[in-house]
Amino acid sequence: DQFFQNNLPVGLTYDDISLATLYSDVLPRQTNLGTRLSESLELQIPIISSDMDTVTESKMAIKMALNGGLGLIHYNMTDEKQVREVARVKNHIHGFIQEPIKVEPNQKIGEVMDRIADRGYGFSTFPVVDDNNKLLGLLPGRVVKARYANRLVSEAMTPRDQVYTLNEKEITKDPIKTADKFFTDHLGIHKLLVVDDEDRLRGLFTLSDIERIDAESQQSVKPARDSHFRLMCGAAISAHRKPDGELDRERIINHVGKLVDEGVDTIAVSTAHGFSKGVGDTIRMLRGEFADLTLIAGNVTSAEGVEFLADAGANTIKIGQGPGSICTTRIVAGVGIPQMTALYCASIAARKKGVAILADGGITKSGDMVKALTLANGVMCGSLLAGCNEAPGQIIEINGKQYKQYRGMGSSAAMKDGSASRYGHDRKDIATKAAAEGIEALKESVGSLSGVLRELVGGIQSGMGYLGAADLAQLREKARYIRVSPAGQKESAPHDVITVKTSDSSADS
Ligand code: RVP
Repeated sequence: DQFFQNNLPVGLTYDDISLATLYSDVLPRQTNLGTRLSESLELQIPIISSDMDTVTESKMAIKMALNGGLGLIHYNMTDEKQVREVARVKNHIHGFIQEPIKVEPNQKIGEVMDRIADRGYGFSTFPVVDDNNKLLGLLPGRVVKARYANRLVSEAMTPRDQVYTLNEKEITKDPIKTADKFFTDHLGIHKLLVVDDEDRLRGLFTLSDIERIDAESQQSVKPARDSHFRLMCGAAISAHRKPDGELDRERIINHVGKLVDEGVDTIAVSTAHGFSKGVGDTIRMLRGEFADLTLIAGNVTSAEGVEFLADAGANTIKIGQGPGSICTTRIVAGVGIPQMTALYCASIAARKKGVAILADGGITKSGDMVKALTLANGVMCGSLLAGCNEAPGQIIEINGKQYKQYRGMGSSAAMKDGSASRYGHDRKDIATKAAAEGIEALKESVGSLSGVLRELVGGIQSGMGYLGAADLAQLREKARYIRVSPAGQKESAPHDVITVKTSDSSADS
């Protein structure tokens, strides 16, 4: 066995092994990269952006989901801001909106505009309802303008008798198809409201969403969507404690409740040490309160850690302690296990418990992803994505080259901004007592996320083609590993030439 020598685990990471080629009748483009993190959370590609303050906010999460993956919004911000960030992703585009954002007749148009700016709505047409949710009219986007800021919604709305509606009973079978037909039959109509027998508002379709869904079904890149056709989005939280050291149950449940109300698809209890009482208690508590919510927990690097979190109620477990490009945990604390070995141990326990695992950190190229996916259900990336336009922060120019900031959540600066609890510290200790476990760095600017993901996905598909794996389950089943010597590692990368061009990457989309 590659992972053991004299009964001692051997610490191997991605570059220490290579995958043996196998008989194949699968072409790269025929492979299916879909993966499942729980019964309700399915992604089109197995790539997740790290919950780090220089990697994932709403802009990154929207693009990740549009490309079929998932973004985990970090928690170095106030709870209120995180809820707003999730709302931005979930409101990005809709199919059938079951709980449309409504306005009241006696509101001023200016108030509606403030709300649009605050929540980042990508639309400006709203149904108008009374206190009992009865439909009064439709506020068209063309009147939601500064010029009319002092006018009342009731003055500007299209009245009820001129608004197109369907009874909810007419859309039960296939809502999207019903709406598609309606918009084809009704030339020039852009909004369709759904009401019940009492004329109470039950939902909303917009033509642009239906058209986008039509267009997507023709494309090769499929977005990751929830059952209401909204983009998928996750949010990370910490096992927050009160000053006396007890878990802050009220804050956690209250905050997660608000994220769930916005439609969050998964909550990640994200810490440096997941095999710990605080994380176990938090997962158990959340499982008790939110029975159907997909819970991600971590990080751990052992079979016992995986079993502990699975027993507490986690659906997916993050594996990785110390592999991150900006992480110094192994140097500072002397702790951690090289990533292939950690994944190997974790995968045995995960299979036993029926949970998914994510390979978190240390991935520097698509080949690492293929190797990780022979054991894990998905990969989590920071460094590969931090240079994208969609990552938070400005492009910095140094000597004519463009960079973006990338920092570890365990760096002193990030811990001061909120992530101290992730490393078991109190925020006020940072300056005096807590040892940093991460660094501040720069990444070269690499253009749009879509271009970067296209390259990475292409690499995963090539790997699967070499192993004759039509999907990720087959990849996990078939993989055979070869240990690579130092000379073999040298041979694996370009060598003994002068590089002129590395690849055709960073083509924008
Ligand atoms: P990488 O993709 O190699 O840059 O690693 C990103 C991962 O590193 C994150 O998803 C997280 O698990 C871990 N991380 C983040 N901050 C730190 C740190 O400061 N030690 N580590």
